[in-house]
Amino acid sequence: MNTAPSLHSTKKNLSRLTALVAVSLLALTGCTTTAAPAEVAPAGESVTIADAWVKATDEDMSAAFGTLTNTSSAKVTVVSAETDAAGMVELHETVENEAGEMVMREIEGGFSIPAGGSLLLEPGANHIMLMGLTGALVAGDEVTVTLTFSDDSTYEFTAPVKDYSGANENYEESDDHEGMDH
Ligand SMILES: [Cu+2]
Repeated sequence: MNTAPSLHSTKKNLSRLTALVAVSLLALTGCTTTAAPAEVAPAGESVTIADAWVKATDEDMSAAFGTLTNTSSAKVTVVSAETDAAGMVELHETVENEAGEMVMREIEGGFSIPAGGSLLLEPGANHIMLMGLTGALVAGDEVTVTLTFSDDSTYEFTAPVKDYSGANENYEESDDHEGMDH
């Protein structure tokens, strides 16, 4: 028989007892400080995006950009994204390969946003890659993107489509995408 569970519950009872004693001591000293429990809100309720936009294109791929800000006291991680505008969405980073070229690839572990910090998604750096576009993206259109976090919570935002002439080279010359199996 495994004795671990009983050991565990003994520990639990002990810590509950300790907590009770601590509470009693507080009552005795008349301390009125109520320490709020450090409850962490779902990531989806702690994150906002500013200056979101999607690159206009009549080709197969585009990307979404903006500044993600995490207002909570814990790190949050975006693990996936989806939109009706694309058949496949990936979280990409841009790195220098061995040949010294900047190429983009799926980021391992998703986008981490530090507690109280921000993450910039911009051309030539981290971005939300939209592949298999369901139609042309014309400036003035709006694209709704849903982010999913590591705690399974979600955050939905709507981004305007904008004309942008930069970063084309990165997309077209990326071996990552040419070799990608859609
Ligand atoms: Cu990409």
